[in-house]
Amino acid sequence: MDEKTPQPAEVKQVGSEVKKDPNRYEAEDIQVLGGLEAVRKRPGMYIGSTGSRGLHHLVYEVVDNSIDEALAGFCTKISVLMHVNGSVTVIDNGRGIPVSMHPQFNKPALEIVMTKLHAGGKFEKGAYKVSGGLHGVGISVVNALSESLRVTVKRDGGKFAMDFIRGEPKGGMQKLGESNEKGTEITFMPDAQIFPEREFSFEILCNRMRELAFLNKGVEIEITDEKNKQSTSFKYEGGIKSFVQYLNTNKVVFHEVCYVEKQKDDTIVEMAMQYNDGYTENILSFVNSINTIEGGTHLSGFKAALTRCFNAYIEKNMKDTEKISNEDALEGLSAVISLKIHNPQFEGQTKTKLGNAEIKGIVESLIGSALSTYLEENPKVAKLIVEKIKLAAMAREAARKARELTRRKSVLESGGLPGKLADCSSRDPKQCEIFIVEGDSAGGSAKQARKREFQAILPLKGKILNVEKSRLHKVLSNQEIVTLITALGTSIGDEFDLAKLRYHKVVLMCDADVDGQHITTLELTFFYRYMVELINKGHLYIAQPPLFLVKKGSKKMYVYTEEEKNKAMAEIGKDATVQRFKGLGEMNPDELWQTTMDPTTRRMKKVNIEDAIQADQMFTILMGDQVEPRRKFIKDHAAEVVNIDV
Ligand code: 0RA
Repeated sequence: MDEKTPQPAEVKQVGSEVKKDPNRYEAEDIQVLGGLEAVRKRPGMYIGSTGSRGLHHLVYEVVDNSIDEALAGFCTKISVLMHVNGSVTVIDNGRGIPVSMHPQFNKPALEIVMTKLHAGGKFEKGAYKVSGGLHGVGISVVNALSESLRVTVKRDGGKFAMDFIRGEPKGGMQKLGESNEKGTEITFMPDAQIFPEREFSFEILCNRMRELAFLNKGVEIEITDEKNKQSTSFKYEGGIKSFVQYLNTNKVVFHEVCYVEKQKDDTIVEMAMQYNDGYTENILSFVNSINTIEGGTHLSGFKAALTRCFNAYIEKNMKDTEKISNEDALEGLSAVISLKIHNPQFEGQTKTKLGNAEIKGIVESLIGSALSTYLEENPKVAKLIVEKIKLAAMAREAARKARELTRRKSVLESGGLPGKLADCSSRDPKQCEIFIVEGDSAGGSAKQARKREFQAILPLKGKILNVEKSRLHKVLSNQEIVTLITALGTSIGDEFDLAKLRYHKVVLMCDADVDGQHITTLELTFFYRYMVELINKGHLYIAQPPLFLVKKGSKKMYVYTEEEKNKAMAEIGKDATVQRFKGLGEMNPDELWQTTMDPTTRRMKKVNIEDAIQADQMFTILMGDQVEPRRKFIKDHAAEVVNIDV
C-alpha cells in the first residue's frame, strides 16, 4: 500500500469480520458520539421526554427557528401543516438556511445545520436566540429523531432540497431550479422507534402557535390539520396587549389594558396588565418566547414593582396609609410579561425558571417607573384599581381571621380530623387514597366496599360552594370545604404545603350522571383555584364508575360507554340483559369495589392541566358570573354531550 494513501476506516481481520482499529479512529468516534447518535440514545436529554410533550416539542423546535428569523426582521409568515400520514411541515418566508459550501467541513452549510448538534459559531444568529433548557437545541435534534425529513430552501436565486433518514443524509443537496424567493420548508415524520405515540394534537399545537403569535406581534402563524380538515391563523398587531385581552375574555374588566415597553442595555421588557372583577391572579411570564412556568427573577421584579408602586400611590394620594400586600395587588390581575434577554439562565425542575439575578432589579425599576407614570396620567383608572386593591386587603384580613378559626376548629375535633372522615389505617401517604363522595348513602356503600388499610372515604354533602364566585374568607366559611381541606392536611392558598398531603391519590367519585358531573366540576374548580399544585404533581383523580352491567347467566361485563355496551351485547349474545347504573348507591359494595375502587381492576382518570389558560377560561365560562358566554358554550357543545341523564 502506498505510504501516502490514508488508511481505510476499517482494517480487515482474519475471516471476513470488519472491525475498527481502536487506536487510529478515536477522534472520529468521539465526533460521532458528540453528533446525532447521542440524541437518539438519550432523546429525553434534548426534548424532555418521548411522550406527547417531547413529540410536540419537535414542531416547536422547527417553528422557534422560523420565529428567530422573524425576530431578526426577515420573516412575516409561518405555516404549520399536519398531514394525513402523521408528518408535519413547517414553512417560513425567512432568509432560508444557508446553502453555500462550508469551508471547514467542505459540505453545504445546510447539511451542517441539519446534522450537527448546536451548529453555532458561524451560524449563530438573532441577538435573542433562545438558549438553555430544552429550547434552541437546534433543528438537528428534530432531524435525528425523525425517520425521514426533507428540507427545501429558497435563497441565493435557487431552490435546493436535501433528504435525511434518522438524521443521516440520503444523497447530497440537490438544486431543484431557480427561484427569486426566500424561505425554508421542513417536512418530518417522527421516528416510531423513538416515539411510542406519534399523533399530534391540533389543539396543543394551536395553543403554542397562538402564544407565539401574541409574543411576536405582526407575525402570522397559520396551522392546518389536513386529516380533520380544520385550519386557523393567528396574527396580533397588538402583541401581548391582545394576549391580556384574550386572558380576560368573558371577564368584566375595570380599564383598558396598561402596556409598557422599556429597554435597558440589551434587555427588553414588555408588560401588559388589566384588572378584572374576579379574585384570581393570572400572570404569564416569558423569556425569549419561552413560557417560564416556574417564574424567576423577572416575575419577582414585576411583583415587587406592583406592590411598591401602589403603596407609593396610596401614601401620596389617600388619607388612609395602611399598606397593601403583594397578594392584594394581584387579586383579579391578568398580566403578561415578556422579556428578550441575551444570556438567559433557565433553572428549576422543568428548566422554566429564570435565574439571572440582575434581571430582578432591571424589571422592578423599569416597570415601577412606567407604572407610576401610568397611574399619574390615568387618575380615574388609578382610583378604580386602588379601591379594588383596598377591598382585597380588607378581605384578606377577614380571611386571616377565618383561617385561624378553621385551625382552632380542626384542633378541637377528635385527633384534628373531621368526624365524617372514615380514615384508613396506614399512615404512609404514598400508599393512601381518599375517595371524596357525594352524600351519605354513597358514602355508606363506599365505606363497606373499601380496603380500610389504605382507602379513606370522605362523604360531602351535595354540591360544594362554587368558589369561582367567592373570596377566600367565604370559601373558608363553607363547612364542606373546610372538612375537605382538613382531611387532606395541606391547608390552602399561601399556606398550602404539599408535603403535608395525607393521601397521594385524591379521588373524586361521583355518579355518572349530569348531577355528578356538575359536582365533579365544582370540586375541580376548587382544586384548580386553591390547590393547583396537587393537580400539577399528579395527585388528583376522577373515578370512572361503569355505566352498565351486561349480563347473561353467570357471564357479567361492566362497561363504561355506550359504544362498549353495544360491543359487549354483540359478544355475549342477543338475550343479554342490560342494567344501567343510576348511581354509586345502586351498586352493592362488592360491585363498587370491583368496578370502581379496586386498584387492579378499576379505571381512573388522572387530572392534569394540559393548558392552564384553557382550563381557566373553561372555569370562567362554566362557573363565572356572566350568563351569555355560558349559554353560548352550552349551545355550541350540546351536540358533543352524550348520555344525558335526567
Ligand atoms: C442558519 C443561519 C441562518 C438562518 C438559519 C440557519 C435558518 C434556520 C431555519 C430553520 C427553519 N427556518 C429557518 N430559517 C433560517 C442565517 C442566514 C443568513 O444569515 O442569511
